[in-house]
Amino acid sequence: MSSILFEIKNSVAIITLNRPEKFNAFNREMSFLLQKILDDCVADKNIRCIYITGNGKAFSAGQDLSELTKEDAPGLDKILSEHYNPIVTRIRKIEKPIVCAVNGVAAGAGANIALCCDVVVASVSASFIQAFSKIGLIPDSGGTFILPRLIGFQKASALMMLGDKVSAEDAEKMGMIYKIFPDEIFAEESMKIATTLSQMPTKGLAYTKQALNFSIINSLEQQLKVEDELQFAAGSTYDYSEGVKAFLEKRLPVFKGE
Ligand code: LHQ
Repeated sequence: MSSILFEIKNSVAIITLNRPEKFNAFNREMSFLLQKILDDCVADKNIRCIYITGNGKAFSAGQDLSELTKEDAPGLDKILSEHYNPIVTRIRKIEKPIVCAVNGVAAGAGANIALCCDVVVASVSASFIQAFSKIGLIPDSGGTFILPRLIGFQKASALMMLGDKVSAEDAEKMGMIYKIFPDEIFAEESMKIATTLSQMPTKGLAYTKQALNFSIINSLEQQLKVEDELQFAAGSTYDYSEGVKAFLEKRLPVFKGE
């Protein structure tokens, strides 16, 4: 059985982390497979949204700790530079919206990979744990970058040091994630978000994502320049003309992602 399941439904690429007996913890093979699948999603023009979730009780418990003690175990530097950093970089760079549907506990790198996605939703019974401090590590997979920006420096600092389990409800309240859904309707509702995004102006969404990436480090002046450039690019797309035309003709737009 593959460590990640992959299917495409209505222009949505569905990526399911699939090591349920290990709470979908990442080993080397699974980390490389996720990178390859993300690359395939970039290459396939028919894919206009990516949806990442987990199989079973957990979203992902982060690094597979049992892999670390094996004789041929990769060192921590290799794990970051070859496993997690390339995943996080891809997620932020991919010019398509990425929905992360957190179906259960998300711990360590599992939490931080989830949090760097574009739209993060969770089932009510899910939770988020910066588990690193409990094993003497520092938060990685972009956690020290994104978490303070999502919830503020103090809350991020406390959660990273204490390693507290944050319920999905609290994560939503503190702005760590976008929304929560009751468990019974979570799969359906989270997929609705992905389907909606897959029918929207893909390039416009990609430019929005780029602008947000820049906004994290830019001054207002620099950011206004970024908006100028990206708005010009968005205004040159087919979907922009279709959006305006459809509005004036009082009909629903049909976007092509071009
Ligand atoms: C696991 C794991 C796991 C293997 C649950 N590995 N089996 C970067 C740089 C380099 C090296 C290190 O890592 C990193 C990035 C990181 O991600 S560091 C953080 C690594 N993750 C953790 O420290 C989390 C460890 N797991 C937990 O704290 C708990 O399992 C959580 C809170 C996720 C879930 O707790 P429970 O609901 O009580 O479930 P459980 O502990 O009973 O786990 C269920 C099964 O999954 C169990 O297997 P078993 O055969 O006993 O039923 C666990 O051994 C296995 N599992 N996490 N990371």
